[in-house]
Amino acid sequence: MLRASVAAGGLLMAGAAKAASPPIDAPPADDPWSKVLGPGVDDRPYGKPSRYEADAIRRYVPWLAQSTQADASFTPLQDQPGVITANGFFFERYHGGRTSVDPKEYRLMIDGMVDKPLLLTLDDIKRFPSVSRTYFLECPANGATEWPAAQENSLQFSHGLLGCAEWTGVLLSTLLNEAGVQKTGKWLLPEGGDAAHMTRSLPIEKCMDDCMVVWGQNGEALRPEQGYPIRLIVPGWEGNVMVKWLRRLHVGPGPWYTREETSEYTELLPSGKALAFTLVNEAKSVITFPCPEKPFTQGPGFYEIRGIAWSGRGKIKHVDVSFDGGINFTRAQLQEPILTKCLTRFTIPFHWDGKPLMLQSRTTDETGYTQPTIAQKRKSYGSKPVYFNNSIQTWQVLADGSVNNVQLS
Ligand SMILES: Nc1nc2c(c(=O)[nH]1)N[C@H]1C(S)=C(S)[C@@H](COP(=O)(O)O)O[C@H]1N2
Ligand SMILES: [Mo]
Repeated sequence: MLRASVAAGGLLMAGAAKAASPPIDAPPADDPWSKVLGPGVDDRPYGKPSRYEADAIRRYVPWLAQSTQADASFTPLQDQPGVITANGFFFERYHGGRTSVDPKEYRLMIDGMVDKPLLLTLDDIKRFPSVSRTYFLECPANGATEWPAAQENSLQFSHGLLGCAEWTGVLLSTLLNEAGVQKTGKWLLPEGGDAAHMTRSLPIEKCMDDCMVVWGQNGEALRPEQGYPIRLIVPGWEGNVMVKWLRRLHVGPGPWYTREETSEYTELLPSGKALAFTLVNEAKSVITFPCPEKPFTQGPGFYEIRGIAWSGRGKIKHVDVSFDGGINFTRAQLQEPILTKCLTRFTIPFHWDGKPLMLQSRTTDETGYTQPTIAQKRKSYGSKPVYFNNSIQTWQVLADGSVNNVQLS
């Protein structure tokens, strides 16, 4: 391993040596910041990023919605080093703005076709046996702008309706078993306490499987942006069903065909019919370095290509990377642990000769499903699709190292 890193170091230096650098015979001169004492531990009771990281922020597209209260901000995936999305980076999707809930006043009602309706305080919920699990959360509109053509020259805007966090809470099945779901109760209607009062229909089998009612996110309380104090996590399914500021779980015969299910979050098929319950995020991957925001800046030589892959149906089996627009593929290395319905990191070492590239990543999940091309997706989804764009992304790398979002026919 040492030998490998020395070899890579050698390659790196070959590129850097072109710039006149002084001979390496002494340590670097003292920097100005090492000549003064820094602030003490009383300076920042809640930490924040370095001021040199000011560019690593959520962003939104001003023309996308009429109001920022019914809009989305995007995760800066280009600045996310691993699989966990920092809470301050996590994309936001609001239908009625961000809600501020007083945890002392908070109540969760479980009613409908149950033996024992429940009205739980936050403390009540936290008394149940709990679990911590890491899952991705992707809005089905992720990549929507890219359906007709390559539009956003940006990883953040083409893929940033995505986040991944360690969630802590109680399994939904624990709460539902406490209430006692009756045989006639086939669906669950979770409802949010925001101005949108968002509701979605969920089949009871999924609710009893791996869904969670969570209060913890990456080592702290859930953020208000993500539904403080309580949200629903529905692993692998479209982000829209993961109701935030959760206030009610109604069990019934369902489904209810809520506003979300009859308008926004449906897919129009070529036949003119719409699918209300396409719920799983199929396997998808993207290269996060290089990307339009993070090009090759140091000329030819060694680079590690890096990316993320995920599937709503389980674990990632493998990721293949192409440098020539999908003609040839090379298997990438997956980083452990490979968790179900969770972002998985992949890397591939690469010696760039300075010639233009067409970079792609293509993942296959444990069910054997392989990520399709945009042309294949268009064929099966008709003329004006909006949701579930899980197609292979192409990054065009030019000789100057810059990177563009392109689509190959
Ligand atoms: N109560 C409520 N829950 C909600 C929403 C909302 O507007 N209100 N937006 C949904 C949508 S469309 C998505 S994609 C996810 C986004 O979760 P995030 O904002 O934590 O990223 O929350 C879902 N849950
Ligand atoms: Mo969404």
